[in-house]
Amino acid sequence: MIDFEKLAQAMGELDEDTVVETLEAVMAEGGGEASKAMEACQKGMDIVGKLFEDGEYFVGDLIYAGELMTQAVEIMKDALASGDGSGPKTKMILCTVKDDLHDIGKNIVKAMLEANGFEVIDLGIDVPADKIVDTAKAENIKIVALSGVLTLAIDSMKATVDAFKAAGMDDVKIIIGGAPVSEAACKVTGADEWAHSPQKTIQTCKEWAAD
Ligand code: B12
Repeated sequence: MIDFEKLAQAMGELDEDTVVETLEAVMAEGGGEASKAMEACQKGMDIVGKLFEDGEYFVGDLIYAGELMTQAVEIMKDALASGDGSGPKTKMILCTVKDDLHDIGKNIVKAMLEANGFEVIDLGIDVPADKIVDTAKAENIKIVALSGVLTLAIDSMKATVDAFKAAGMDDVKIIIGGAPVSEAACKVTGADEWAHSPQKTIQTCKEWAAD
């Protein structure tokens, strides 16, 4: 029996041994509970964020938390990205928006999109709107996914949607995701869709690819 509450706590306490042992146990059992384990790890990251806000953790702890989360994703990636790869093979863009350097969530979304047959052009982190527009133009991309974890990422997402409008590229569909994204943020930015879970992203992109 995997104790997911203990896993979340261990992640929050940056207890690498317990996190790694627990995730290896999840994989040894076939990886069926990898999504649940990922949710627990994210809960642990919320604990880290809270301790940082309270002044108990410092930037060094955030960096270590980022490394531990990357290690967690690495251990579980085969089980998380368990699509059948038979998707529509549509090319799309994914990146973290300008001024935001967080990429762990983006990388999870990327792995899952690729496992579902998408060809993902990953522009990386801190990507300005004009670079995204230029790439979409050059590669004839019709689907763009924007990631952001900072509150100010919403401004960069809006700037990106505005840049597509200004370029007259209204046929490009844009989905936004990441912790601060919500229905309200979606309205503010003018994006076509929003999601927290990679599963909803895949479903939406598949629908758009079929249009
Ligand atoms: C690790 C971490 C870092 C690492 C990042 C390492 C890396 N390679 O990404 C480092 C140390 C670099 C970092 C830096 C900073 N951080 Co930081 N960080 C975190 C932390 C602890 C975890 C983030 C994370 O990886 N979560 C796990 C992933 C898996 O979750 P996720 O990104 O949300 O992704 C999931 C979903 O959102 C979704 N998703 C993600 N992207 C997309 C995209 C699409 C299209 C879709 C549909 C879905 C989707 O799918 C993912 C899987 O389910 C958070 C706390 C928290 N609760 O998240 C703070 C946090 C985000 N950081 C914060 C801050 C303040 C900072 C710094 C300003 C600190 C500083 N003083 O320097 C800098 C900012 C640097 C910058 N300009 O970006 C604040 C942000 C506050 C705010 N509201 O704006 C947080 C919330 C901590 C806090 N509570 O104060 N950070």
